[in-house]
Order: sequence, then structure tokens, then C-alpha cells
Amino acid sequence: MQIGQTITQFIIEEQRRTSGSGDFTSLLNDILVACKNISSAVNKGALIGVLGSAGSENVQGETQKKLDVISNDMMLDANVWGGHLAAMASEEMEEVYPIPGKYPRGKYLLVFDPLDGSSNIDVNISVGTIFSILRCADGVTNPTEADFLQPGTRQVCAGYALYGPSTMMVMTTGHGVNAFTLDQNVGEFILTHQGMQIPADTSEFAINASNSRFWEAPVKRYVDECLAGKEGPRGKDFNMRWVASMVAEVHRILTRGGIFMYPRDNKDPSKAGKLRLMYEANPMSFIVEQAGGASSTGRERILDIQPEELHQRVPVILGSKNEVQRVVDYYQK
Ligand code: P6P
Repeated sequence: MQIGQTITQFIIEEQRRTSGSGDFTSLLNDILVACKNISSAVNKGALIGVLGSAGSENVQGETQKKLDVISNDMMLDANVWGGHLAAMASEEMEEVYPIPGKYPRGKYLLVFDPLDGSSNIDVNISVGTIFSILRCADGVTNPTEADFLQPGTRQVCAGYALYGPSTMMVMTTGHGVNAFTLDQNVGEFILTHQGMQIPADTSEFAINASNSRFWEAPVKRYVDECLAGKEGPRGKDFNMRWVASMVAEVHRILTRGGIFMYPRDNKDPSKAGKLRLMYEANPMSFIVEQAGGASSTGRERILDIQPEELHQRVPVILGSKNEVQRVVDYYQK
């Protein structure tokens, strides 16, 4: 009985089409192993004592969950030895992680959020891993932070694993967006959603409404018009969602449309937003654009931003392209 096309078969066939290197296919495989391990740890949760706080803080000053640290270690352990990477960077590590001298170095850079939405982990709500693959500049043998600071348009691949009712891997290499569901019995990701497309229009928005008093006027106007419903300027009712797990929100939008907003707000004027450019906004923007959606700060296309530091934050407005455009238009007025 055919188990369906595995992600490895899909990637190798894509590699043939795009005359890609086996190097990239092997790197992706290492990332998949890490995500399977993280899925297993997340699924066991309290059974293996991995819930709760690690008693430490990450570079963002956020309390780390045990699974934040475990997931980060799993990503490092699965990717450090393969010889495909020159260095890695993570939300959970202040500095860049160069591949140690005992292993060969390769031509790619991997940057990731090992467990996004981890504030949900103790209450058993979906979380995920987000990753972005960049090329390491030729001749750079000892990459520094500066070598990671490439605009999102330079990403070779972006993807996320969603640890939900199913564990899924969603990714793009610039030729559309495809999703694979983990068959836990076989241990393989199977192609289940080919060529995902985000509807251009939507009646569903996602934002943390508790921040509304801090929002900029264009966001306030957009949300107020959604809340006004049929009787308001939009002439239709809207639905609202907020999972507090970007991976879950983006997956819902990929599946049925919607708009996700974590805008700049004046709760902390020193912060340009909450989400991080390199390992949340950029990979998700690549995926969303490849699925026919749009992704903006409100003032500029996220993928065009020239990063200035590894952990920099940006406002994020992404999803159904006509709704994102409406918010961008409000910023321009
Ligand atoms: P808030 C998770 O911590 C995260 O980085 C995203 O996954 C999520 O969309 C957002 O922050 C949730 O933020 O302020 O609603 O807890």
C-alpha cells in the first residue's frame, strides 16, 4: 500500500527540477529530524517532566520554558555535524553559533525560533518551530552576526513545523508552498497539501486586542471597521482569532485566509514591535508571499528590510493580500 509521497522524495524531485545540490536536501533532512524529536518531546509533555520554566531568561529577557531550551538543543544537535552549515543563530541564543572546528562547515546559515508560542506549552495549545535558511557569502569561513543580516528576499528556504493535533511541516524554496503531515507510525512527513494559496480576501482577523489602546491609528481604524461589521464601512461581519502562537495563526491563514497583525504599538516605544525579523517575520513572510499573500510592517514590505541586528523586532501585518493592502493604504493616508 503506497504511504504517499514523503517529504524527502518531494525535495529530491524538486532538487532535480531546480538542479539544486544534494547538500541542501541533506540539510533539510537534518532539520526534519530535529522537528520530529521536538514533536516527540512536546507530545509527551508532562509525562517526561519537560513542562514549566527552565528558571532562566533568553536574550529577549523572556522566561525560558524547559522545552525552549530542549528544542534549541535538539536543533543544534541535529544540524551541527552534517557539514552543510557554516553557523546557526536562534531566538534562544544571544550570539551566533559557529559550527565547531571538529565538524566540516558548509555553505548555508540556519536561523530559527526553536519553539515559537512556548507560553502556550503548559496549557497544551499548539506551538511550532520556525526556520530560515540563508547562503553564507563565498569566502566567509568564520561567519559573524553581520553575515546573517541579509534581507528576507535572500532566503533559500523558509519553513515551520506545527505541533498541533497533527504535526505538520510547511515550507517553501521559492517554488510555492507545500505542507506535509507527520505519520507518527512511520516517522515520515507525507505530502498532504500541495501548492497552498491564501484567499485574497477574508472575514477573519487576528490581533491581541488587549493592546488596542497602544495601537497606531491605521491599525485602530482597520480593526474598528472590522468590529463595525455589516452596518459599518466594510458591509460585512468579521470573526476574530488570537492563539498567541504565530505558527498556528499563519497556518490557519494559509489554510482558509485571514490577516494577522502584531503591529508597532506605543506600549514600549523603544520596541519596533514584538516579533523578530530574522526568525519569525522573514520566514513567515516568505511563506505567505509564496502562497499569494502579502506581508508588511504597514510602512514597507518585510522581505525588503535590511536587518541591522540579529534579534531586531518589526511590526508584522500579513495574510490575505487585499486586507494587508487596505492596512498599508491606511498607513499611507
Ligand atoms: P502576545 C509567541 O510568544 C509570539 O512570539 C508569537 O508566536 C505570538 O503571535 C505572539 O508572540 C503572542 O504575543 O503578546 O499575545 O503573548
